[in-house]
Amino acid sequence: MAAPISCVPTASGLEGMGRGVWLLLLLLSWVRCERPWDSSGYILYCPCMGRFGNQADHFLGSLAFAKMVNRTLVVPPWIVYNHHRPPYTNVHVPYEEFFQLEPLRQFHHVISMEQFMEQLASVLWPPSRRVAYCFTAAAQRSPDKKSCPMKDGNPFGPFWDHFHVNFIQSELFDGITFSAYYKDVWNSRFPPSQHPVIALPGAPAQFPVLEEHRSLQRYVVWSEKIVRAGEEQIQSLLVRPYVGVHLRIGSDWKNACKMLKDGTAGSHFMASPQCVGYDKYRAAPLTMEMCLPDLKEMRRALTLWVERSKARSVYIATDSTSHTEEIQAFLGDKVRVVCLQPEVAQMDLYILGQADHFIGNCVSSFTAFVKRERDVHGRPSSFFGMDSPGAVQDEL
Ligand SMILES: Nc1nc2c(ncn2[C@@H]2O[C@H](COP(=O)(O)OP(=O)(O)OP(=O)(O)O)[C@@H](O)[C@H]2O)c(=O)[nH]1
Ligand SMILES: *[C@@H]1O[C@H](CO)[C@@H](O)[C@H](O)[C@H]1NC(C)=O
Repeated sequence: MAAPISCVPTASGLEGMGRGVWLLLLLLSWVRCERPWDSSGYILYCPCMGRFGNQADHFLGSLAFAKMVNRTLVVPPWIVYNHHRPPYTNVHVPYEEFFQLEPLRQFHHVISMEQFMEQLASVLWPPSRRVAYCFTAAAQRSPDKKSCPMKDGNPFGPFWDHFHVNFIQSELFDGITFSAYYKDVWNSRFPPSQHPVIALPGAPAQFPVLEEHRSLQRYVVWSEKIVRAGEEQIQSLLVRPYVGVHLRIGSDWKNACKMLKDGTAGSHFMASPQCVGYDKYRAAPLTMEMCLPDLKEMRRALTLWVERSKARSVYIATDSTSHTEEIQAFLGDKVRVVCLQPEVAQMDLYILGQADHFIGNCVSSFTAFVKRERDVHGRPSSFFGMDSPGAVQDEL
């Protein structure tokens, strides 16, 4: 989709052009584009940590950071690791494939990375100005100890290569974090006039997402394409009311949950603040049932919530075996138990989000995405091993 006139006249086009023509072009570009370029600057990052759930947590934090420093957020694609099926490599899925860009703008200025590279980069961020920004500690890992490790390894290299980006120079920082406390420091250390584009090796955010940023989920709105496909599946597979369940029980997860047995994990373990509470000192204990529900816990929780929500069907999303037969057996044949195992994980997320009740895995950020979306829309959720997470938090 090459626009006939780009949002910024290219540098080469300016030379040898009459002033009148140039002004006309500039005027046209203003008319054509809502915002030609943002003089407050841009933030770019690679969603280089974890899979979808992790990337989504980081996205909300990055959105908050961009707003804090008042720079336009360049929204990166999702990195999908298709290593077990074609194309057997990382796929960079534009944000808009799954979600809409427009609702984000109710919160803050954004542009997709694809659009940024296509329309703005040639003038605002030409190859000769591509500076990398990172913590001094991160640069310590590079051979000369002065360069940001922007493209070292996977997914870092493939991500920037996807956009044909190389970095010519590094700008190191230290003694600051991405938290609100350093708001003014960021702007005085890197004024947009001298640092129009800040490109980072990772998200300017924490994992898991901070409690105060959870509600930003409201601006993450599914694309029409996903809504259409998701509604079609719900119509054809499920009868309402239905209970959605996230079974995170694959082998990598089993290994992770072993840390709970060892007692090395503590009660804050990956996404667990979403159910045990964010305050470390008052957090509810994190149990093995929460991390890795066995069939007995599945039976307990499902029987309870199918009855409470008078469900007529159950939707199972899983990273592993679905246990459809066992679950069907203990729920009886008045309830239809369905598992889709879709190729695109977002289909599971959509269907779980729309359920009449959702039972998730407290430790999983994949669950966390669903839980936040449901919270925003006032839909009820619980977790394995914790039936009323809200009540626990209220008691504290
Ligand atoms: N389709 C589908 N995929 C799932 C499901 N559960 C996990 N996965 C896959 O496994 C990935 C898990 O990584 P994340 O999304 O980051 O979530 P997480 O559960 O916190 O896991 P880790 O990041 O591995 O600790 C997901 O992105 C999916 O690709 C599921 O119910 N359905
Ligand atoms: C934030 O950025 C926008 C867009 O560049 C600008 O119009 C606005 O004045 C900036 N706000 C502050 C407080 O600097």
